[in-house]
Amino acid sequence: MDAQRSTPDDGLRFHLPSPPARPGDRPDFSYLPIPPAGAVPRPDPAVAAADIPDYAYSLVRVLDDDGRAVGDWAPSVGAEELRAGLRAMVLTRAYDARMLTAHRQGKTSFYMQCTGEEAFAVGHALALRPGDMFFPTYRQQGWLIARGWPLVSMMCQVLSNERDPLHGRQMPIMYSAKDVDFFTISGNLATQYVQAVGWAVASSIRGDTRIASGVVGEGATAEADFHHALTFAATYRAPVILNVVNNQWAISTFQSIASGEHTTFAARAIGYGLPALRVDANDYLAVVAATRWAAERARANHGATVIEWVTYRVAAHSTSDDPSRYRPADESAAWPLGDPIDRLKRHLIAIGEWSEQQHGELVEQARDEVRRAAKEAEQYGSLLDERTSPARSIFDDVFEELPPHLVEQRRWMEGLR
Ligand SMILES: Cc1ncc(C[n+]2csc(CCOP(=O)(O)OP(=O)(O)O)c2C)c(N)n1
Repeated sequence: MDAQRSTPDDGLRFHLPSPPARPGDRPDFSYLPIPPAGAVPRPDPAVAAADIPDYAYSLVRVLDDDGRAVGDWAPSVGAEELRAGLRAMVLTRAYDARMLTAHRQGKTSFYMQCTGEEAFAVGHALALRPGDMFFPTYRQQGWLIARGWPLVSMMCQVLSNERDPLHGRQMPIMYSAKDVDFFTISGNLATQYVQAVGWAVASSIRGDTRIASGVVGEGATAEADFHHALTFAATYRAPVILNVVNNQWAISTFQSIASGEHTTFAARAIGYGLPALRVDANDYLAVVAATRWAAERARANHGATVIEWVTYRVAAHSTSDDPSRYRPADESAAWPLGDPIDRLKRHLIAIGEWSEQQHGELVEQARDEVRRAAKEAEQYGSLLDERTSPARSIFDDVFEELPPHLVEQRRWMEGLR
């Protein structure tokens, strides 16, 4: 309104986008138009980017309000595979709950949950092939769980204990799991995005069949590496999927501050000549379908796809954050795309492949599995008993071979003991 009334002589005004609702306000998601499931047609994966610009402003959705899979994006996925996805999401949520408790008990220094965002990591992990390389952020623990990486190893990393696969050198949750195609997490936002493109280019130079997939949050799209990645992906037609997980918040910063106020994050792709999809990320079937589409495109040498995954960060940003300070307490309950676990559960029930009772049992089993893994992991130490990797190991792996000055420093350190 004010902007429209302004005349050139009024003087300039600084514009600062603000979230639609603050603590105490009613949650307001009217900024997010939601087309019905099945409304968006599925283009051929060989389509030219210039022919599908409207996909950057729409929303691919498969599961309707009754849990039915509708429209031509509905992927063919067997019931057993769907149950595997559901199981991995439920296990991820149980794992998060347990590690949050471990933090509250002082067993670890830090933790980050992915509550509400489980479908992206799990669906992506199961829709890509073993050998495709995933360049995650810190919020895709669901990939590790879906790919069967041991819960005990994940926990030992979070507890920084004697069996921590990274020897206590990384902050909790910055996993690295080469054997399940999960690239080492870095604390520096968006760096993995360019690395994913480079990995994909290398795969194409070698004439391989493996593709890469990189992830940033919508906040991290403001980093320069995001733009470098899109430029190089477009130039070399890299076989890479460039994912933006838009969970509406970057810590206390609403997505409009990362320039989501007048456009979408998917629309960033258009200026680079890359195709974009915008997808309901709380819809497990849409996650699988869009991942398959982009993977097929990449494998057939049509190049990169940018996918904005629309979701909501239900939990706090991390254990160092208190979201009640900057957003309404009931905002996640008002999120219009629902809960990804609940939606897949309802789908499986609707097609006669699941029941409330089976679901209850699954939740219980997941809790048990996590409890057992935690008991085992804690035997190898936690912050409470300071049983960590030996101090001398801090010098290992700085370089491939220990150079003389580090040999010297290690000797000096050991002399102190
Ligand atoms: C280069 C860099 N700048 C700032 C930070 C601090 N930081 C950590 S997480 C975060 C917010 C990221 O938000 P988003 O990309 O939306 O991902 P989300 O946490 O919502 O999954 C920030 C600013 C960082 N880790 N690295």
